[in-house]
Formats: sequence, structure tokens, C-alpha cells
Amino acid sequence: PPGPEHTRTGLSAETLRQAFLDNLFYIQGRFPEIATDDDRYQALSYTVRDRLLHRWVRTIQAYKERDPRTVCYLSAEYLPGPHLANNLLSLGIVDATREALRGLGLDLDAILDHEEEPGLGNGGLGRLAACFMDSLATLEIPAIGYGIRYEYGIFDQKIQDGWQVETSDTWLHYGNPWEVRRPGICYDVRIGGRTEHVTDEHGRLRVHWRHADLFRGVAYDTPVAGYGVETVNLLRLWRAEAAEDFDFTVFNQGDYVGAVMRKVRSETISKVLYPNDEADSGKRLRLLQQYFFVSCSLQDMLRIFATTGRPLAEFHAKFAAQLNDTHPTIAVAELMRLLVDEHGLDWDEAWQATRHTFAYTNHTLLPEALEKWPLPLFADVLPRHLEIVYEINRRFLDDMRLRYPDDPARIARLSIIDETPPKYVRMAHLASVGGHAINGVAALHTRLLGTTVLKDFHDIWPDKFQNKTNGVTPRRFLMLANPGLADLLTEALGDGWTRDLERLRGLEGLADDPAFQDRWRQAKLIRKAALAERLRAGQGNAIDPASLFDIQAKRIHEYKRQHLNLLHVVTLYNRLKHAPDADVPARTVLFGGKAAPGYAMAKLIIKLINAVAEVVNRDPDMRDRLKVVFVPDYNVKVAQSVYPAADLSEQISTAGMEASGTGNMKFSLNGALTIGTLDGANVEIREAVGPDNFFLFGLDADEAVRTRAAGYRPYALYERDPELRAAVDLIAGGHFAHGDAGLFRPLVDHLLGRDDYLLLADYRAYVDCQDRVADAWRDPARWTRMAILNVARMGRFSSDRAIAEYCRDIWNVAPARVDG
Ligand code: 26R
Repeated sequence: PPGPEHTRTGLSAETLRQAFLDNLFYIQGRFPEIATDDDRYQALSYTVRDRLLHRWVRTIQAYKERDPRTVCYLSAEYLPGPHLANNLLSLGIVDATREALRGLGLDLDAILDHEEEPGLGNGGLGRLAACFMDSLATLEIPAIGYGIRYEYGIFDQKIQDGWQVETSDTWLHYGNPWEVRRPGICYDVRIGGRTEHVTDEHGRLRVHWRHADLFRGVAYDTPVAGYGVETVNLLRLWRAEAAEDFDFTVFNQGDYVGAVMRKVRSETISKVLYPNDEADSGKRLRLLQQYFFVSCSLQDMLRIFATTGRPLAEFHAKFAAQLNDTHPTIAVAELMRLLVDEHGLDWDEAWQATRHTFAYTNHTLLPEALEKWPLPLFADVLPRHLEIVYEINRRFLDDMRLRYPDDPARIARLSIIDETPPKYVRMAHLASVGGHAINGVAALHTRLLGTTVLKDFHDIWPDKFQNKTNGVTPRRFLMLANPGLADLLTEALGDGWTRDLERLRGLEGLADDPAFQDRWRQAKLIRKAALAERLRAGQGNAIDPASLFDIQAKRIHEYKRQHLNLLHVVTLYNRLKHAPDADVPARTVLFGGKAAPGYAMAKLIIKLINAVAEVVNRDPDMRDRLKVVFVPDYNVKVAQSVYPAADLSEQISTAGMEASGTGNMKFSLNGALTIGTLDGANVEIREAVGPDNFFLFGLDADEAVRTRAAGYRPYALYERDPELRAAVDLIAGGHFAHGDAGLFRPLVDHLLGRDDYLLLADYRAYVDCQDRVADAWRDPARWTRMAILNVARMGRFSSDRAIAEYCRDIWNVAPARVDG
């Protein structure tokens, strides 16, 4: 029988209103008349958190009782995006909350807008980890996400005079209502020093690690609520602090200030996220970060394991640990060290448990992003781990020599140690040897992984290789980001699609229905108008929501080819200058994305985007038929307003270079059509939505390889194609630089001289394909039909499907239902 609701758990609008006022008073010390935006945000967040905690505790109890097999996702990055709206959605209280606030004269959206998101990742890899946490909880899989609680996440991007300027992220400035600090869950992490090998009283060889430095990791827990289920899983991030007892000796020696300085220094480990997505093997702090979070996480898993009373050699029966790229791969050596040195297992038992615990996901083929640590650095920071890596390698290579007795070159290629001076530890090799599965993140990527960077490993263990095509959560990227479209889908299909995205296929029958098409276009127009409004507020830039929104939003990188997009923009500009009366559909080309602060060419590309925008947007000849906009500070929150507003999604990387892409999925799921190459998951998206509903152009991955091998000469292409030449010349001549012909010279020189990413090779195909886009756009019924079919056929790209495959093929885990 429904009794009176409890203020901290009740879900009705009336109880939510009470709880909100309660929290405003007792947590913020405010009443409505004097509350600030932040007070309201905090009060509402605590109201929602109370409702999560209840389910969180029940989930932990259920896991404790049933001791289920558990996934541990090890990732140096997470990009969850704003929590509040997502948690309202998971709890099913969006409408009740809106009503409760309306009763107080408040607007939910204004409060949601106040949240500062945790930018604890660079881009695709971190966002994928967050989508996976959402799907794990929604599929009721026992899971813990382990990572680092960076005090400063990815930098904020400002644009000054067209250039990117980085400012520091301050996501913790107002406090973080979503985390619970657990001072009791903390572990010591040692580094440096040397090892001693001694024989103990039983004649057993033992190793003592005489470390030089000691840190402590403290757990900060964030609940991850499944959608429409009781399960609330755990994201456990580690913050580095000083190890008190270590300092205590120093205090006693009288060096008080020195001890405090040491404390401050300890905290630097989790201070800041590295913003580059290129490996810099010299970065000692990065290695420290990786070891720090991995050691804390494994110690935590061992503590949890100890409560089950099972023998240690069965560790792998309890846990499946996924290595999200090589960043956490030191875990292989650390688990060996913990099992052998600290818990006394013999090597073979420990190795058996270790290999069965780990599996490795690769996210990039770019050679410059494959992590390797210089041996001197590795030895200095982790002397014991180096010994363990050498022992793993010795045993592995002994096996391989039996298998390939006459092939020393192959043995050298397989080795975990790269012998090129000063020698390196190759982390992808350690991950491949130390785990039971290796996966790529799209079919093409997995194929290339097995034929290029990990070919030698594929030769020895073909069965270890698997494909797990990425996916994205439809909760955040459709229900939250695009409520109008979501309502339309629910009206047409019922609400089952939110947890079973394949049901979107039911839309196919409506693709040509004029009334449905009208409502579809209406929903799109609303999101476009909303984005236009947002951007106008930001930069006084009027955009016509009726124009074709052509969007490229992702990290800025030469392989992603934002500058190929620009060559097309400049080509359109030239055409309109020469034929001002040409009948072309109005287009707004939007760009968003951050450049790594040390990546000069990427920063120059941002400058060029803004420089072209400045000239194009001011030119009366364009007559609003062409507009260029740079959306500053692209992050998850901005992304949620960008994907739903897109008509055209730019996925134009050089074939063979983008491992998967996930933005491509988010755009298409929101009814944008894709113009793209056969790269990453584009290949599978095109197959799924149908070739007629996808704008394909350019070289494929094999052709790209052959083009380079055949002595590629971009200059010849420049000479041959007048439109290309005109576009390049305009940039080179300083037309977009107030006459300064030097400004974009590095970019132009690279294109004409080397063009590593084959822009000129794909230019003509790209521009012709854009002309086909414009033709399709002129026919709204045709365009809308294509858009509907895209959404109808994107079900496969839910992260629920991806996670179900990991559970079945790699982790061997099953749901553990938590009862309400
Ligand atoms: C070595 C270190 C500095 C580093 C290198 C590269 C850190 C971060 C990265 C970024 C990577 C690996 C990344 O984000 N990769 C992206 O992963 C996505 C999720 O699988 C893919 O969709 C995307 O194609 C890929 O670039």
C-alpha cells in the first residue's frame, strides 16, 4: 500500500519539491529568494543523489550476497558529461522534477545548464568508457570503472583573434555533488629505489622492493545509474595524496615545512590530464599516473576478492579486467608483483591468473600514438616491474624460439623490449602477451590491427583477436540530447527502443509518409534553431536555421582532415565569387574541436577555419548562402546540442587512420546524413543504413597505401585541377590573412610537398560528392527519407550491443538483477 513518501527517496513532484527546498536550506543555507544558480543546482543535485544512493546501497548489498563475476574497466580517461540530467533520466523523474520546479517558478533547463562537466578525457576513448559504464549498468552487469580523479581535466578552449588559447579547467570549483570521498578506501603506492633478492627461511627466493617514494591513493566514488533498472554501479577514481606515515618520520626529524612540500608534490600525480593524444614517451609524470591508478585499482580488487574467501589462484574467476588502450597496461606486471611478491603465489599460478584476468582494447594504429617507455625511465620509476617484464618476456621469447627457431628478426619484432637505444618497453606487446583477448573497435580497424601493427601476434594467436565495433548510448545522445525526436520515435514505436535500439527499424515503414516526414523536419528545425540561438548568444553570429547544417565536430588532427573540409568551403566561396547569381542551397559549415596545445599544425588549422569564417561571413556576395562557424570549447555538453542540429555529418578521415569514430554514430542516430570515407566504423554504418543513404567518396584504405607506395606527388594534382589550384592559391596568397602570405605557408607547403594524409588525392572526389549532397538537399522529401532510414537502421550502434558482445565473447559475465 502506498504510504507517505520519504523525503529522500520519494519520486513524486510534491516530494521532489519538498526535498529540493530542504536541501536548499540545509545544504546550501539558502532560501529561494536569495538562492543563486549554483545553490539551485546543488540543491537539485543532492535531491537526485539521495535517490541514487538508495539504489546504490542495494546494488552493493546484492553483489555482496551473490558474489557475481565482475567487470573492471581500467581507463585513464572518462568523459561522462553532465550528470544531473542523465540521472534524472535514469531514475525516470525528468517530468516530475520539471513540474516540481515549475511550482517554485523555476526552469529545469536553466538549472541543468549550470553544471560544469567532468572533462576527464581527451575525446573518443574517454567518451567510449563513459558510454560503456552507462550500458553496463543498464544491462545490469556488475561492473566497476577505475580511473583517475584529475583535479584539472581537459583544458577549456577560448578563441582569441582566431587562435586557440587554453585556459585551465575548473570543474571542481563549486564542489562536486556526485562524488563520495572514501578516506577509508586508500592504498599505498611505492615507486623508485631498488630491489633485493633474498632466500627466505624455507629456501624460497623472495624479492624485496626498497622503494624510494611512497604515495597514497584515495577513492572518490561516483554512482552510475542504469536506465530504467535498479542497478547503480560504481565509477571509482583515485586521487593522489601523501602517505601520512611516511611523512610522519620526516615530521619527527623536524622538517615540518619540507614534509608539507612533499605532501603537495604527492598530489601532483592526479593534478592534471595530459591533453595530447600523442604518446610522449619521455613524460615521467604520465607513467606515474598510469602506475598510480592501476596499482590502487588492483589492490582494491584484491581487497574485494579477499572478502569472498576464495583462494587467490581463482582471482580471474571473479574479475574480468579490460585495458582501455595501453594506458593501464602496467597492470599486467603489477598484478604479477602483487600475487608473487606480496601474496606468495608461484610464478606459474600467478601468470595463469593474470593472463585470464586481462583483455586489451586497441584504439589507434597511428605509430606515434603507440606507447613505449624508455628503459632508463621505466627502470628508475618501476625497478621491480622491469624485472617482472623481463621475466615475462624471457619466457615468452623462449616459447617463440621453439616455434620459430630460424627467425631471429621475428623474435626481435615480437619482443616486449625494443632494443633500439636507449631501449623501450612496448606496452602494446605487454598487453598482447599478458591478456587473453585483443580487440579492435571497428571491423576495418581490427583487420588492419592483425595485418599491420600486431601482425606478428596475429600470426601466433589468431584466435586471440576479436572485433568489437564501438557503440554509443542512446540515452544521453538521443533521449537527452534530442527530446523532440525521442518523443516522435516513442509515439511511432512505443518506448521499447530506449533499451533495445534495434526496434528503431520499425521506422522504415514511415520513411515516405508525408505527415511523418513533416514532423521529422519540424523536430530537426527546432534543434537547429536552438543551436543557432546558442551560438548567437555566444558570438553575435546570426545563422539561418533553414540552411544546410554541415558539421565536423571532433578533435582537430591532420588525419581527420578538417582542412579538406576547408578546401571545399573555399571552393564554394570561389564559385560564388565568380557566379554571384548561382542557384546554390544555403549552407552553414560548422566546426568544433580542440587541438593538442603542442600540435602547431592543428592550431594553425583552427586559425584557418576562423580566418576563412571572417572573410566569408562578411562578404556580401555570399548573400547568406555560405557561412562558416567555429563552435568554441567543444565538450560533451556542447556536443549534445550539436549532434541533433546536424543535417550533414563530416567523417572524412584518410581511410585506414580513424580506428572507429563514435561521433559518426551520434550524428547518424540523430538523423544527419554522413559524407565520409571508408574508414573506421563508417564502413559498417554505410552497410547498415544502405549505400544509397550515405555519401561515400575517396580512396579506401588499401588504395591509400598503394597511392603512397607508388610515389605520391600532390603537386601534380594541384597543377591539374583548376578548382583545387584556385582554393590552395587563395589560402597561400594571404587572402584569409589580411594579405599575409606567410601565415598559412606551413600548411600549404605540407599539402603541396608531402600531403601525408592524402587531401589532394581525395579533393576532387570530395567536392563532387558535396555537389551530390547539395542536389539531395534540394529535394526535402528525398533528404528526409534518407534521414529517417539512417535512424531506423542505426540500432546496431548502441553501446548496449557493444557491451553485450564484450560480456559474451571476452568477459564471460552475466547480468545480476538488483530487485527494487
Ligand atoms: C599515448 C597517449 C598520449 C594517448 C594516445 C592516444 C592518449 C589518448 C589517445 C587517444 C586515443 C587512443 C583515442 O581517443 N582513440 C579513439 O578511440 C575512439 C574509441 O575507440 C575511436 O572511436 C577513435 O577512432 C579513436 O581515435
